[in-house]
Amino acid sequence: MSAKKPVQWLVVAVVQEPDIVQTMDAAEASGAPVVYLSSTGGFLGNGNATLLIGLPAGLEERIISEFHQICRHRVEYMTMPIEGAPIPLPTPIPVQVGGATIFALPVERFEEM
Ligand code: 2BA
Repeated sequence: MSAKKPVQWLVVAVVQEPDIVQTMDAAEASGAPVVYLSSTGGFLGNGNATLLIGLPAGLEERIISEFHQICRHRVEYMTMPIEGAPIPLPTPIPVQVGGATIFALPVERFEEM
């Protein structure tokens, strides 16, 4: 039995709902366990997912470049009232979301019990 490689990077990725399945598949295909946290964007209030992926050194760049290919830019619309309008007519404002928001942190200590 081969020894497991030590986890040295934690990739935290906020991905949009339509990209969740593909990004989780890509992470799992690399042999990395994935934690899925259901999350909500603070600005738009849309549902997204925060993935926590613990990786041995060397795999973080591969995962991030796969996420670059998978995660699409999309335009969402937020409604804002028009200033000075007699009645609150909502004007949809386009907001570009994604691909993904990714943090890569070095792991100081990792334990599985
Ligand atoms: P939301 O906070 O709902 O933001 C959705 C999109 O709205 C953002 O897309 C960005 O294009 C825009 N946006 C956010 N805050 C804004 C502001 N103060 N003014 C103008 N436009 C703003 P992304 O940048 O692709 O971010 C997608 C999601 O990733 C965010 O959803 C949030 O859940 C997360 N995220 C982004 N940056 C983050 C950060 N620095 N720390 C933690 N989470 C972050």
